[in-house]
Amino acid sequence: MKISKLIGYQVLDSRGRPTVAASISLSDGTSHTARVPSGASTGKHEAKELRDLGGQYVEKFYAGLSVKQAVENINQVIAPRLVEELVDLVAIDNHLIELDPSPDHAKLGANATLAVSLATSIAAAHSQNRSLARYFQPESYLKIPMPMVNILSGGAHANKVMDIQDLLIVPIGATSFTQALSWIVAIRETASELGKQAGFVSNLIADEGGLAIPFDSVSKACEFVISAIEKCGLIAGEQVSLALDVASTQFFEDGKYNLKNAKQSYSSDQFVTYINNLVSNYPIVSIEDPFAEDDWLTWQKFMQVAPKKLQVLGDDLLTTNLARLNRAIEEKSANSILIKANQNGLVSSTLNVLKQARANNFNTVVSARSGENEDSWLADLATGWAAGQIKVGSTHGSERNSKWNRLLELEVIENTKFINPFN
Ligand code: 2PG
Ligand code: MG
Repeated sequence: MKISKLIGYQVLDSRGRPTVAASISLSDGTSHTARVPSGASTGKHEAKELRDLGGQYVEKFYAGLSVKQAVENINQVIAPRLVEELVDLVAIDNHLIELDPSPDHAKLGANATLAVSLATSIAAAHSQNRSLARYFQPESYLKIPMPMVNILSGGAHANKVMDIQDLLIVPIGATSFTQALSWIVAIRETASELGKQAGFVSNLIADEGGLAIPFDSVSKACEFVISAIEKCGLIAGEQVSLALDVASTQFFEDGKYNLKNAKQSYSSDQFVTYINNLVSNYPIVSIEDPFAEDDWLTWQKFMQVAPKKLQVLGDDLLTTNLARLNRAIEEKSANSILIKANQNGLVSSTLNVLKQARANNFNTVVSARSGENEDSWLADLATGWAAGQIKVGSTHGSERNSKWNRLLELEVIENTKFINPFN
């Protein structure tokens, strides 16, 4: 089937900021749309998201965040090249690379290339009469990923009320996704109640739907979430474990890890000890970005002393970038990678990063961004790619729940197995 039309346009994300949408029409008269997400704690090495600030397209009322240039790139540069082409993901991604050979997609904008690449994959799945998950995994059962879900937020997602960005839970004892989600919702709501009882204004919902409660130490935050788990009659560490996204690049200044709420400052070596103490004192199964995006040596040192089973997860460190992943494999800097399509800019090369990670025994966690939208393609990608884990934020906000709901749907309508990478 051929692409008959491609249109880019500006829409809003969950933070009320502009983002790029692309709609592809096919020769059978159907059309297929994708909208791209956007981060707040964005890594320096991510593909380039084009925003209009300082450019000729800037729109007065969007504080410089409009994406008209990226939209124009779709309509004026990409569309003329792709119309009449066969809707084939790898071929279309190759056209996009030819149009913009820069490794970070700086010319067209990664928000433009990803919108087109995603819309292509959705249209291509349709042309084969398959769902997006089944487009990537046509045979056998689908693997439903283990969710990693935000309960408490700080850092760039919640006005820095906590030093670390996210305290999440992983329902390692659940035997189905449906059961996992029911535990998570109970814990999320119980945490909200406990927060109110403790006098916090816990209706302060952070960017990803988690609770923005001002804990001045990570230990207090861990204990709080453990108490919510236990209040639900679940066993912390056996049925539900903790995960942290430290997002430490955000507070790494002049070679020091500065925890402002805790009023502590650590050298890299001291921070290795600090992190190691946290993971030995609490039932933490996964730790994301414990060290800054270019503090490679410290990641390596931590890997040498960290518990073997701990998931050491690179987000800002690896930015879904093959070269950075290869370095981490070589230097043993981490053992797991966060996979975010908009850090990379193309669907097919995002998948290549995931495959390279898996081939080297890295755990793979497909992840949403803090600025999201109603699309649910992420759930299909995580499932079709057999990622093992998925991170979407909390269970509040339809931009989060559209992904959870799609996984619930897949578990009901498809032949599936629920994956537990922590067994
Ligand atoms: C992260 C993501 C999602 P952001 O750091 O992992 O939580 O945040 O999209 O702001 O980079
Ligand atoms: Mg992160």
